[in-house]
Amino acid sequence: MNPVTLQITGMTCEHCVRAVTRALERVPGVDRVEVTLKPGVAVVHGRADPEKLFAAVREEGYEAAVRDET
Ligand SMILES: [Cu+2]
Repeated sequence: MNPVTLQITGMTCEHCVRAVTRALERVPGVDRVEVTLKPGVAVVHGRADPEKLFAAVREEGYEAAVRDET
């Protein structure tokens, strides 16, 4: 399965990056997460439900949208 790329808004520092990374890693089916601050992007490897990824990011106080699914 190809990684899902999420556009994350609201991250301002490395603390935010770690918070988003941990939140995404807790979602069932996620194998590996790469989060960058600039640009605010999370690449999620595995076979998690995208809706659960969005929900995990929102619970941390950030916004997520699918950037591309290729
Ligand atoms: Cu921060």
